[in-house]
Amino acid sequence: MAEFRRIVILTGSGISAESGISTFRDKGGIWSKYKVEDVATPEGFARNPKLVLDFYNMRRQVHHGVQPNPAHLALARLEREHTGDVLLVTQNVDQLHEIAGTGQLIHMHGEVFRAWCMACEKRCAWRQDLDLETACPACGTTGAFRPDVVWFGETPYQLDRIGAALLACDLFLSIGTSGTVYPAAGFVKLARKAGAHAVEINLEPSEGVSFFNETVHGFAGVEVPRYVDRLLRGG
Ligand code: BJW
Repeated sequence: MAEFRRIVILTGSGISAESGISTFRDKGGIWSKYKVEDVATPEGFARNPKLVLDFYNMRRQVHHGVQPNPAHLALARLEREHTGDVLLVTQNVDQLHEIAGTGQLIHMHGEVFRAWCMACEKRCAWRQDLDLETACPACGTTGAFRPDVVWFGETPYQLDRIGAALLACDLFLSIGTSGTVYPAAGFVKLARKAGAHAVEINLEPSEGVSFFNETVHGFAGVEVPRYVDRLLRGG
């Protein structure tokens, strides 16, 4: 494993499950309680903004005070101790990777503790509840201030930077994601095209399991530290 110089890691909600944050598609997950088209599309927001703002107010509440688990900490250690490049791309809107100490991090689906104004495009940190009367701190418009998360039909963040990193990487790790949501679900194919070794660490085989060279099925909190140990030992 010592030969890997450029590592790209993709994480999904499964890595935060052991920190107490729900996944989306597991039994009892978020999409078993809410309709995706109502709370995670621009059309849903246009139809019923209060429902969407309340959903994200609830999500923000859940995220207050949660702590990274051994999987987040192991990935931060990998970035610290590996002598090559490590880029972590997360689909998660939580802050657990940065709290764990990861620096090279892209939140491709946005962040629950940020908001943006559709009127003036201002984006900023935001930890409080949002409602229909919340005014944009920059332009003062009400009714246009929304969570800075990426809904279905919207373009994820920093795809150019992610694409370039995938096409240059020699190791791709996919952790805690079902592989059902694009473009993230297609990253493994891009990395393989670049000749990278691709590894899946997930509780169960993902939709794209056949594209990986190596699969580890188990809890992220156990398997990620074990894998990182192996990687750093060069074994
Ligand atoms: C554990 C564990 C433990 C549990 N340890 N593991 C038809 C075909 C193909 C694509 C499309 C199509 N129709 C539409 C599309 C595109 C669409 C899409 O992919 N739809 C599919 C559903 C078909 N995608 C989009 O619209 C995206 N935008 C886009 O494509 O723009 C166009 C474009 C592309 C490229 C270039 C330029 C333009 C946007 C997608 C936005 C997704 N948004 C959400 C909400 C974000 C905000 C929020 O959090 O509320 O993102 S949806 C939700 O799904 C969230 C997640 O990030 C995302 C992925 O979910 P994730 O993380 O994989 O969670 P789960 O629950 O699915 O899986 C968890 C896994 O963990 C499971 O496998 C468990 O087993 C495992 N696990 N505990 C290890 N302890």
